[in-house]
Amino acid sequence: MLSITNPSNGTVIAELPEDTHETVHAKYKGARVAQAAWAVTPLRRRVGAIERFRAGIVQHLDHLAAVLTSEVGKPIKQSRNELNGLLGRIDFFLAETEKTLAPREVFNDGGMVETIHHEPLGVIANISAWNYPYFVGANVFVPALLAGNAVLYKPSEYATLTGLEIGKLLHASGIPQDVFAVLVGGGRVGIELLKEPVDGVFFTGSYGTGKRIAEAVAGRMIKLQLELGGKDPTYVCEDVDVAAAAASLADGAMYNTGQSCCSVERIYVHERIHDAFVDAFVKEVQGFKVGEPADESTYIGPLTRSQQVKLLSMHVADAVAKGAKLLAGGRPLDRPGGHWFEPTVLGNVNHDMAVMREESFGPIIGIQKVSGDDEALRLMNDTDYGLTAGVYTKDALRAQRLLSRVNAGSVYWNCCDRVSPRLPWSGLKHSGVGLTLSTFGIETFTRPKAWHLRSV
Ligand code: TXE
Repeated sequence: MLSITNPSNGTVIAELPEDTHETVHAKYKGARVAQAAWAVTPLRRRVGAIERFRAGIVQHLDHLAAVLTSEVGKPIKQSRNELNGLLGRIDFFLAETEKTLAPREVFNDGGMVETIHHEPLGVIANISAWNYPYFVGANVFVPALLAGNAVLYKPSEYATLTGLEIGKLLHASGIPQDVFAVLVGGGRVGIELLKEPVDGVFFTGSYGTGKRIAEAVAGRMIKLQLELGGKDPTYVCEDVDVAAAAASLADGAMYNTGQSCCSVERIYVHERIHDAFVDAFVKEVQGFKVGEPADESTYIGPLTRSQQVKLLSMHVADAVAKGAKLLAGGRPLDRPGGHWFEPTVLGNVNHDMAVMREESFGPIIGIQKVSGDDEALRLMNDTDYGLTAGVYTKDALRAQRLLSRVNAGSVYWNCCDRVSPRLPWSGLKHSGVGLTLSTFGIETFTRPKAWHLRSV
């Protein structure tokens, strides 16, 4: 049985039977059969089902937000934000799929006609994460379903109730039971799913697990996409409005209790404004309300996973032992049964410290003084990851120059911790392989078929 607990106080909120080798195989077989019919269902009908899914999200938004908050500990306002943000993503896919996947004539000399058609991959495995289960899940299953694929969806074991709510809504909207099947369980069920002869694997999660998944499917000629972690840096130039930059970056570092793959995880500040920026940043963080996630006024809730508390304590101890200054927080919060950590700011950090190298995935940030652009750029690129990176400055050319030389899938000027459905979401190195979102993130669930037509 899978125990679902509330990370705020450790109470068990549900006990669910986990999928087994047999049930995973049965769901695969059902998906394989159902996908053939789904692929030839007119696109208009597939679009209609996703439109009804969107309407269901709107209709049940408060209930869905409450379920999400209860099992991952996301502050209730942020749960509603995620669900409202999902609507814009669905709208993008609804607006763009038909023209992105329409057959295209690319050559015609009267004798030879060349066209490109998009065909669905077939049955895909989607193994997902818990920190933004609606965003991270829908980035895959909405375009995949619209393109005519069947989806075997395994939500994270930390967001299973949400995964089941998604399945219920999709089925009520007209997506056939076998075309979208939810698998319940943790890594072991993920491993069982990868044994099935699927046509594509789309994973979101940590680098370590992504590497294991890549090894598990090695040698199989199928599409593999890995959306992994990040250690996202931001450089603050000396010409900024210090208070505004500090407020923006404190939010970028601590929103969703810092559990966002694209949250700001490292900040480099020009020496001329470093002390003023650190003061403003610490003031912002000390103003964040830590509290029960179901409370409307809460900004920082519990960590979703208990093991993160130990990791954050290790990051603080390691940094302080190597000369960092603890400017705010730094300790677990003692709330019975829950996994809580104080919003933490470390100053005088350097790249010998784990907190500047390893993904913290919590409400903690290191701030390092730099002498100027060259040092900032060197430090920003000194990482195993490459998800996002940002620069705060009034000077557009300076931002352009820096961001064109930083190694990341997404770059930000005077903003951070932001994902747009119109832009490809991708990472380099340990941040992953492949992409979701944008029209590329629709095509990725299809394979192009090239037609060479000679009329005789
Ligand atoms: O990951 P895990 P989590 C990253 C984020 C952080 C991590 C947190 O940076 O590092 O995800 O998510 C299943 N074979 N991103 O803790 O543990 C497991 O059951 C098959 C980046 O969930 O890697 C879960 O469903 N499956 C992202 C899923 O893998 C296995 C945005 C992820 O688990 C498995 C969000 C195995 N051997 C989070 N072991 C981005 N870049 O957009 C576990 N699983």
